[in-house]
Amino acid sequence: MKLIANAFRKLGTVFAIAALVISSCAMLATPALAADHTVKMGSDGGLLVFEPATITIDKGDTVTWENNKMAPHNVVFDANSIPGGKSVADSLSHSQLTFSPGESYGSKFDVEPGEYTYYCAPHRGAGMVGKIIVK
Ligand SMILES: [Cu+2]
Repeated sequence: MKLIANAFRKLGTVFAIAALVISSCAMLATPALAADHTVKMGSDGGLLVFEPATITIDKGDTVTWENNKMAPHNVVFDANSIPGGKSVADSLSHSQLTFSPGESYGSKFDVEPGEYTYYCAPHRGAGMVGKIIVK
């Protein structure tokens, strides 16, 4: 009986080690950590633009918009100019205006690949538009 109990105990250890090895392999297989990209609202030179105006990101990345110059600014995604429609547009948009330099907000782009065009409501007419390309 003791022999059998010992055999089972050893078997348990083998299984525990196997589980540990398998789980660490699974951790290695997970993709690289999602990146965070920063877009300035208003260029350093005081132009009414998003800088950079176009960025390419991976699905799951986060974009942070940081107020820089020529405030107020905001970030509005139009349901008609992105994949996914209104609910996606609402979840990505930040309609509240930023006034102070350094003020920021971000959106996680856990969305389908495609081109996501947005604009700054106060400066849309001045051409303050940007684009996020999700790979
Ligand atoms: Cu603006």
